[in-house]
Amino acid sequence: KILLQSASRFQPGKKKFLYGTAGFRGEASMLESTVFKAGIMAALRSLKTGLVVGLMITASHNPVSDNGVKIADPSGGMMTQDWEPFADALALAPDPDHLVELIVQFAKKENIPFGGTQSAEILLGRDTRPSGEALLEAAKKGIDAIIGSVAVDMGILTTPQLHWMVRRRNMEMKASEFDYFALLSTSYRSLVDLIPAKTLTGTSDVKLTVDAANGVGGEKIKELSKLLTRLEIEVRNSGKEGEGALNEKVGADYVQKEKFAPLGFGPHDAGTRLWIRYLNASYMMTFEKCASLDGDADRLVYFRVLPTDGRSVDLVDGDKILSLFALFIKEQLTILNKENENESSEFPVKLGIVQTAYANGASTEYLKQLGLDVVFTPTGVKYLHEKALENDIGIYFEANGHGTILFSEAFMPRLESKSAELSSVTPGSEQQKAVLRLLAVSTLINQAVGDALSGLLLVEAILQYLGWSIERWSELYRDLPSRQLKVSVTDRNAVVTTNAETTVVKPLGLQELINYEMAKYPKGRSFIRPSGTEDVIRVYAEASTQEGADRLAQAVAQHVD
Ligand code: 16G
Ligand code: ZN
Repeated sequence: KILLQSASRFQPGKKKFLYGTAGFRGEASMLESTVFKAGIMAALRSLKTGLVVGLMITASHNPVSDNGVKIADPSGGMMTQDWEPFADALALAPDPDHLVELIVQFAKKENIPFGGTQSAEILLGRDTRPSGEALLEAAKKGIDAIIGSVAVDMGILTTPQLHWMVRRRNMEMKASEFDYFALLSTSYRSLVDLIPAKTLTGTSDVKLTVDAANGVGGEKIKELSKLLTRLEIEVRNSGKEGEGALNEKVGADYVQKEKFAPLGFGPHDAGTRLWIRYLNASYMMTFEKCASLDGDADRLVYFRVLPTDGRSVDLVDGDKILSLFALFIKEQLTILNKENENESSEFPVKLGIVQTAYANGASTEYLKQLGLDVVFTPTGVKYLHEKALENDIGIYFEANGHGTILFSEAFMPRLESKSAELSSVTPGSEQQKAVLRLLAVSTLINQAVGDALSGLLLVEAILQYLGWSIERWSELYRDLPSRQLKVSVTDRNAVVTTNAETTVVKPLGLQELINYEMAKYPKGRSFIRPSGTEDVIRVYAEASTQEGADRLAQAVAQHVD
């Protein structure tokens, strides 16, 4: 009855929303009833699992007029895919009576202890969008409509912070925002303290300029940086009044897709080059290292403003962050397994890499050269995350800068006992340090979901460990030129793909045309896929030259049209 009453207050709008790759998303003013229903979903999910669930109000890198809602499962990851059809059905329910009927049916089918003694707890978070407050209220109403469920408003957060809190709560660990900042900063500190003295570059702080997309990451990274040593962060586009609009020509999505510096950055950020003579060797030093977060701080890319025009950038994308992480982890595993006189036992570790078809071909080649096992999944965090979990240590990244490192539940106790063994057998040994580094990575990196803040600290710690500038990092491999286009279509679901989105199965014959175009260009590779967030078909192409990539993308787009 309560449900019916409150449902009547949230009449569905005309626009139909579906629970896509990243939850429900759209124009904020149309979303109220959908967010109300998401509140119901979250409460049911918590009742069903008996664990804490999260609900986040954000539209990530979309314009400020949009908003969205997504649910974090008890693991801290994305809501289980099994429930997506139910989410869609709720969203499409035409009136309160149908809605209540759907819920009762679903609760029966899923054995949800509805109206019983079981209680549910849902953590709520939102980004800085002005529409967030009202939508959060709608979510609360949805939660309140399910008896036994409690909503806990965690305030304004980055998306990864909320996911982290959910994960930690269910692990029965401290999970406040303060705990988050404390854990990240102490883990970073441990990694920096483990840097071999010979690579430590002087005593001065490392500098980094961060574009926070005028989003929630701006204030959060300022707070975090107060707790850091050896890293000085300047934040631009922090979201303060007068600094510009959320995600407008700023942020990780813009920088990665356009390959231009965000607003607020220019020629003055291209840096100075100095030749320093030291012990008969010449060192080139550059002082320019920039990073961009997206609007809810779950994506991270690095870049360098090029001195040529002060606007173009040398992009260091998710693939290169992945490569840096993979290189570092692999090195620690090699150190750990190196033979030494204090013969500690062999420590086999399954390290696996997960990418999507958007990964630059050069990155995949580089990772394979390192001897790593690389697999592909369709676009969307939930797919990559699931695949990465199949390893002891799994690293996944999308080229757009979303990714993380996962340490499996079975592996963590092994790593901890190895650490205990080494600290008694060979304290202070290189092996012991390698284990301590891996342990610090496991607490620094947000294992619930990709997190720009924790990712950024890991990048900085590794660069210091290696003694690398952003240029040196960028030179790991050279990206193949690529081009992305989108084609508006009436029904994006007319395109069906397989093989991690690299092969079109519907419409028939289209893949043959794409193959024919690809064959025309050296290193030509192209694929199309329906977007999960917009009514478009996306086209990706890469080739040995920019002109080739552009022409290939154009040709393929024409076949789609
Ligand atoms: C969402 C996904 C992201 C994916 C993007 C693709 C999550 C949390 N986010 O932002 O992983 O890269 O969608 O968008 O899953 P598209 O389907 O419109 O190309
Ligand atoms: Zn995002």
